[in-house]
Amino acid sequence: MKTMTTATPPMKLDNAALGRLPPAVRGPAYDRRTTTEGILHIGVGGFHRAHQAVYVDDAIAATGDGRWAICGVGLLAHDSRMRDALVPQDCLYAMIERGPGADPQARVVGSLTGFLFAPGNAEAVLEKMASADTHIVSLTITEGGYYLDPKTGGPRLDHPDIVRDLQAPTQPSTAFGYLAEALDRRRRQGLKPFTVLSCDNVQGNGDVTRRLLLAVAGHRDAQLRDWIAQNGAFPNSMVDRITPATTDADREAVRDTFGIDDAWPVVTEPFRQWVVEDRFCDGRPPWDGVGVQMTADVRPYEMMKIRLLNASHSAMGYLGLLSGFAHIHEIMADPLFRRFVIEFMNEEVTPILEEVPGIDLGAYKAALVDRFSNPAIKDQVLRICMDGSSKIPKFVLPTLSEQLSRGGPTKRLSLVIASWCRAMAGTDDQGAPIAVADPMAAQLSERARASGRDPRAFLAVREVFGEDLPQSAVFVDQVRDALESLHDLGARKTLAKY
Ligand code: CS2
Repeated sequence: MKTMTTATPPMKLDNAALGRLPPAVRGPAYDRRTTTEGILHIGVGGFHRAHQAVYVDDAIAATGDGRWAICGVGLLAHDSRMRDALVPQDCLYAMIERGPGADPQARVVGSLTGFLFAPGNAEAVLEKMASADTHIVSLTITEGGYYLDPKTGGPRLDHPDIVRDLQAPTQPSTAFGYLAEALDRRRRQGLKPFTVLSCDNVQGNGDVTRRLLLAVAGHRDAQLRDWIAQNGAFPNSMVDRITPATTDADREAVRDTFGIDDAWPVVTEPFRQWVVEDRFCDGRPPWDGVGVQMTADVRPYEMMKIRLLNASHSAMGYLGLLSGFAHIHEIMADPLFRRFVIEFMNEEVTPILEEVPGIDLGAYKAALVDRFSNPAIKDQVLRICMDGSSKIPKFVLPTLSEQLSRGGPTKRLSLVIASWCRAMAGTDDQGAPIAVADPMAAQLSERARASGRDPRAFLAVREVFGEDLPQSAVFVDQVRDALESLHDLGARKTLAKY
């Protein structure tokens, strides 16, 4: 890896810097001043900036169609940090791709041209969403942002956040409150609805978004609901790019290696994939030519990705955390773990997957093992383990339910649940404290501790496990056996046994 040795101080990133980026850094191949913001994106984190924003950057560069720049929106209090980092640098940022054994590649992404921080500023966000220039509102609001009820598969309209938005519809706080109010304004102004494009790891993410939004809109006004149902569009999409949380070491590396002073760069792997249903009601960027796979039915791709990649992450994550690992590639370097992940995918997940058009599943899984093993991105185990209360029901439990109903193998899947329970109890196999971030952490930890060696108190958390799974004696027995083994032997020795 080459290091900048010049005495010049690192370059602050902003529009003025674009004309004189260091030679190793690629900049946007178009004039940002000629673009308009046709996309409003809620949830500007690392993933959006390493994924959708890059495809948009490529599409504008390839075609010169500048109608698709992105205005980011932050809905959560902590999004003020992203605003404070991005706005002073004209929303430019460096994206660093790190592959195993290769020099990192740097690129400054130009497609994000604005950022609105919503708390205290709802009107500006709503006006922007309601403007005729906005054609797409896209979302990365995390799995938990969809308020799904595992009991019914429908939206949790009784969730306090949703209730608040239903009571004060013109001062929303959730993505769905914003969408409903903005769409109502568009309807009244005689505009088309924008397409709502979900980019989260939720099976049927577009369908789920539609269901929840129609429920919220219907609560306000049946006419609004019908208008959205008839005229709106909610394509499903499968998104993929492993993007760790940015660390101070990453910021330093961007400064030292590339000579750029970026308050919040994003570090990611070379691989990226996006499969999107081609159903947009108000136009879309020319994505076809830049590697986005536009398709009629995204279901098999989503299922493959969420059940293999995301579920394997959860599988490695909790067992790895108990064994004291901090990074995913370190877990994969341990032969016992590596074998477990491969068998987890082959024996317990693959049998329930459908045929995926154009994909060789064997090659796909081999590529996953390589991606998980990439030492250059240093993906954090704690990032993977956070928010299990909304990830596990989407990544792992559907496979468990399907396998149980067909009498298929579930031993490894059950071990993953046991390892989550064991980790939420708060200490690893050496007795060191572990703190997993989760909105339900307090309740889950309390239940995990109460469970001890018997998982029933933990499995009784209905918001996570629903009604049916905890009734399965096979499942409960397998989780109990796994939990006992984790207590007696620890995670590594348990894996040796499996
Ligand atoms: C991860 C995902 O958060 C998680 O648990 O599995 O963030 C994963 O890295 C991405 O979905 C990769 O596309």
